[in-house]
Amino acid sequence: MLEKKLISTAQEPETCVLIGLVTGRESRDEVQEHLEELAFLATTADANNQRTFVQSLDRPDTRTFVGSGKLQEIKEYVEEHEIDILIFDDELTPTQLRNIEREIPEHKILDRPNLILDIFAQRARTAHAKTQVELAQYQYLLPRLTNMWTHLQKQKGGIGMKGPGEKEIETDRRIIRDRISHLKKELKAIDRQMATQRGNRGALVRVALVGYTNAGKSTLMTRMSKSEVFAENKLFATLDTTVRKVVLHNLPFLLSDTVGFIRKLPHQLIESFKSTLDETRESDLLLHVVDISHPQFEEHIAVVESTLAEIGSDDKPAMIVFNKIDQITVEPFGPTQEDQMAGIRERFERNDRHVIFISAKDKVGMDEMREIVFEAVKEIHVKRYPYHNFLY
Ligand SMILES: Nc1nc2c(ncn2[C@@H]2O[C@H](COP(=O)(O)OP(=O)(O)O)[C@@H](O)[C@H]2O)c(=O)[nH]1
Ligand SMILES: [Mg+2]
Repeated sequence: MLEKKLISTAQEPETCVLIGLVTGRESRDEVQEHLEELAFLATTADANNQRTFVQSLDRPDTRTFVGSGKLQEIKEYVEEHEIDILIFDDELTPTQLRNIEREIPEHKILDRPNLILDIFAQRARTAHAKTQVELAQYQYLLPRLTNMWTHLQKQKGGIGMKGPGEKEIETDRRIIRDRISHLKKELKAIDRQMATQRGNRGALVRVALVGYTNAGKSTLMTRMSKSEVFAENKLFATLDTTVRKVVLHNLPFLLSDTVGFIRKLPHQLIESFKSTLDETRESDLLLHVVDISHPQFEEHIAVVESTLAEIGSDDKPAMIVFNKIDQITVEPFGPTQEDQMAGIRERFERNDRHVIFISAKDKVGMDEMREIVFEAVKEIHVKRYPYHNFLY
């Protein structure tokens, strides 16, 4: 019986419904966009979205996140349509999770952080990334484990239950505690090793690509370094850091591409991805890549900036690279593409911050971008090594 269930969930994609709240802080449109992003995350995790539920409340219900009437409505729907998973757009407190599980016991309950953790688990390739993700998963899980949860999730398997490398995550509290302390030790050793590796890279100026997930960082990395870096129209295609040496006018520097940011990135991930994020923290210059064709690119910029602040990298020299200009939409009678770009330049350019427009896909604006990056790298290099000559 149990085996059959596990096999069938592994074969067909699981079905889900998405649930969001419009509170005083956000407009309905913004919440709609957030839910579209949640749907994209669900697709990335291989879940099939069937319906979205939105409720307006001043603040989340401390007991069940949505109000009890709404929860009944959702319950009826998921039971009638045999939905596998309910995904909430916000982090649920352990109490909310427990109450919702009690109310809707036969279905899996996930929240945004849990879904993101699941995607990270699917996408971790190296031993380093796997260790980081597994630690974050267990730290998220530990305060939420209940007997009911353990029983139900284990039986259902699938999304929310996958550890790195497709193995099932552990649900025994005592084993999880041991595992957490073991993983922490393992990460410490890896962190030391990575720090040494970074230290051995020598005196080259280090430039890091940062940005919201799916902005085009890896595509730009491929363009700048002329060697393939994995890019895909999915969220979090890249978890591991890639570092390439790039030479512009005889001046070599290191360019790194790493994990992208997203709204409500689980803080457990930020903690355990410390050494991955160290790549950003220890760089000399940030290229903040933005998907200008995304309706919410300004919110994306704000999320990236606040995440950078969280990891202590908000005071670094940076430039904003607006990517995907090939996809800027021009409304009939609306401002032209040039006018839109001029407006954005005016808003985001500062004395100490360049604004660049490119299409990494169509290779538009790349020469100008290379020149601006070259000048910035040269300036850092000259400041650091005033007696060191380079043939520019
Ligand atoms: N239209 C368009 N798509 C792009 C451009 N640059 C990247 N993409 C696409 O955007 C998606 C995400 O790119 P990727 O480099 O993986 O983004 P990352 O998550 O920031 O590393 C991929 O499907 C790319 O092909 C661009 O300039 N224009
Ligand atoms: Mg990438």
